[in-house]
Amino acid sequence: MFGFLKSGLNKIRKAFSRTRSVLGDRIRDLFRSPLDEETLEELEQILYEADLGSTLALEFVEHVRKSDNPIRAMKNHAEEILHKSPYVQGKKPKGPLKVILVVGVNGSGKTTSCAKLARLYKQEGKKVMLAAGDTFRAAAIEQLSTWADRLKLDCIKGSQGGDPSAIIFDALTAAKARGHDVVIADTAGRLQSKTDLMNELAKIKRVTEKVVPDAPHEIYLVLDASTGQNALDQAKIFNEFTPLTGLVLTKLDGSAKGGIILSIYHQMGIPIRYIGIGEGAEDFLPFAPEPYVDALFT
Ligand SMILES: Nc1nc2c(ncn2[C@@H]2O[C@H](COP(=O)(O)OP(=O)(O)OP(=O)(O)O)[C@@H](O)[C@H]2O)c(=O)[nH]1
Ligand SMILES: [Mg+2]
Repeated sequence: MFGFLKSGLNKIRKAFSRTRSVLGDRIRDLFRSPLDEETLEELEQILYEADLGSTLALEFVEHVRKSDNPIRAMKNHAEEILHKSPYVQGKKPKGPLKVILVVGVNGSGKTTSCAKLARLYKQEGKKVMLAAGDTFRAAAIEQLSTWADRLKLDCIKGSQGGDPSAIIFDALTAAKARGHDVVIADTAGRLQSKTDLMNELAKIKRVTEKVVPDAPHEIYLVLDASTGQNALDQAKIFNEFTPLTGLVLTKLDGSAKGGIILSIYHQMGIPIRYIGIGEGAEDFLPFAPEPYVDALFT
C-alpha cells in the first residue's frame, strides 16, 4: 500500500518535472535575490509563461508582495485555489450501473483515457464495459477495441458512420443485462465551436437517460495540457452543452504548462479528476492537489 503511494508520488513528481523546471526552479532562483519591484515583475512573467493566465499571475504576485516567505506564500495560495469549494461533483448512481461519458476536442486523448480509466476500475474489481461511441473517425472503433482486447474488457461497437447515440444505447442495455458495474463511453472528437456536433453530445446524454434514468453520472472533458489557455475556452463551451463533472488533463509528461491546472481551478469550478502522463495504460493517475503543489514548489 505504502509502496503504491510512494510510486504514485514519484510518478506525479515526474509528470510535473518540466513544469517544475520552468516554474518552481526559476522561482526559487528568483527568490534568492531581495524582493523588489523588478523581481516581482519577473515573477509575474514566469507565472504567465507557466500558463497561469494574467489575472492569476498578478494575484500570486500580490500574495508574495505581502509575505516574508515567498515560497510559502506561493504554496499557500496554490492550495487555497485548489481547495476552494464548491466544485461540481458527479452523481452517485441510484442503481447498480455507473455511466461515464468522455468528451473533448480532436486528439486530446479521449480514447486512450477511456482505456486507462477502465483499467483503474477493473483494478478495483469492477466489471467494466467500453462503448465505442466515436463512429466518425475511421480507426476509432478499432483503436478502442484493441485496448479492450489488451486489457481484457468488454467493448460494444457499431459500424463507422453509425449513430453514436445508438451505440451507447446498445452498450447500456447490454451492460444492464449482463450485470456490469461501469460503462465508459468514448465519443468522437469535436471542436467546441461546431454547434451541430455539440448538440449531438446533448443527444447522447438524453439517450443515456432513457436506459439509466440518472445517467450519465460523470461527464469528463479530456484536455491536452499543452493546449494552454484555449483549454479554458473548451471547458466553458463543453460545459454549456453537457454539464461537466470533471476534467482529465492529458499529455502532462511532455508539457511545461502544468500551471494551467491552477488557472482551471481558479476559473472553472470543475475539478481535475485524472491526469495522463504517458501513452501506456498505467500512465494515468487520480489528481490530488497536495502532491501537485509539492511537486511544483518543494
Ligand atoms: N504522451 C502522452 N500521450 C498521450 C496521452 N494521452 C494520449 N496520448 C496520445 O495522444 C494521441 C491521441 O490520443 P487519442 O486517445 O487517440 O485521442 P482522442 O481524443 O481519442 O483523438 P480523436 O478520437 O482523434 O479525437 C495518441 O497517440 C495517444 O497515445 C498522455 O497522457 N501522454
Ligand atoms: Mg478517439
